[in-house]
Amino acid sequence: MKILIMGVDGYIGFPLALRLLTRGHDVYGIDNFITRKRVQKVGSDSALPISSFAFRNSVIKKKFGKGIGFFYGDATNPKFIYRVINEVRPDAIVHLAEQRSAPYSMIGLKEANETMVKNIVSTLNLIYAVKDITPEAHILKLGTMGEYGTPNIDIPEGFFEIEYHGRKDVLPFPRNASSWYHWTKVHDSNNLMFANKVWGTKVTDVMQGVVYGTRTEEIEKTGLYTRFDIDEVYGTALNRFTAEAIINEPITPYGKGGQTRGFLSLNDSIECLTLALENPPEFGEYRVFNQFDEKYSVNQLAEMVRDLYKEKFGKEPEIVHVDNPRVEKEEHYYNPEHEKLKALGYKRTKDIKSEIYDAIDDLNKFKERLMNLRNVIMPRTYWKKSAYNL
Ligand code: USQ
Repeated sequence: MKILIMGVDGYIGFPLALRLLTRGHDVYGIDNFITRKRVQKVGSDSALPISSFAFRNSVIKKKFGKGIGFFYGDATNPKFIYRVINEVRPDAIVHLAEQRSAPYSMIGLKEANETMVKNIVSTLNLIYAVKDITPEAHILKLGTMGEYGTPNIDIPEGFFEIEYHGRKDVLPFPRNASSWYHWTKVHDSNNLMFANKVWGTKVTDVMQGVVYGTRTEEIEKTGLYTRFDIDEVYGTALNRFTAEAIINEPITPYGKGGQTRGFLSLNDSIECLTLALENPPEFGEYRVFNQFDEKYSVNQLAEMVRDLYKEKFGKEPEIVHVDNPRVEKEEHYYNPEHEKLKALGYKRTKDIKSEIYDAIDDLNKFKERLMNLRNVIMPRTYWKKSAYNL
């Protein structure tokens, strides 16, 4: 297949490109390297060193015999998206080119607006370009498990049957997000559902959990790392905990630490996206996958990292519950369904402890680099303090 990855320079986009090349697909990518810039703006950098995209692509060409057909540009520019879709005529487009940090979206009005506009507009551009140029193409869109929030009932995959005043219907499950970022994904889901209703656009809307880890099969073979963020804005829970242990900083569950989420390794995330691409929906179909492997509370993850680090280095990292910068439930019921990807053949490749072990190994090689990021670890972005910084 011809597959276009929007956001090909990112944590998931880059290893996904490597996997799809290995699977024999023709891979194209767009990026404007904005994540690199936004991470710098919050005073941080990727904890694992990554070279320029041009250099990475030249190495890929040598190792895989072919590279990624790359287009530099902004997904919020409709002319750019139309030009690329017209030139590539992809069978599938994976949309990962959105501002992906909940804390970034909560810094203040400027960042909230930026996240809202960039995310929603990029998806609308893609919807229209597909409708006008390649109406049979499959849009694989990265949403988030955070769209559902943490309701006190089980979470289905997108839709559920409901009875109200004696009548029944199958309706979208209510969304209840907890940051501007997570709400943008809800708005994208609504827009994709509507495009599907009007034009029959083929959509897989992936409700992905929190991704962790440093490796995929191709990263191990080529040594080409993907970015890895550990700062309070762009770093996510388990990746941060692993890095915190390496640099002898306390592991930081926020608040009571009973916040429970679906988690999945980077390799499994890539595997699931590949499965969705290679088993596309029919024309006229809008489907939702809940994409995660296991659910854990942040306390469970903190304890796992502490114990594994101790097993390896003989020294026990400290766990410190810091004041929760977010507004979220710290103890709650959480039981999302996730059967559809398993039905397509998804099986976990490595257990979470082995992934954490590998991440400890990889990060330990760059301890000095991680030490330089020590002052961007503790939370500074508080949901309640979000304001317009003139
Ligand atoms: N948390 C801690 N300590 C930390 C960092 C986070 O306890 O040092 C807690 C948070 O309070 C939250 C949970 O861990 O309850 C998850 O936070 P996170 O920063 O790991 O992930 P989140 O903000 O939810 O966002 C990340 C990605 C986002 C993706 C989402 C999937 O940045 O792009 O959509 O995970 S999900 O969480 O399922 O919505």
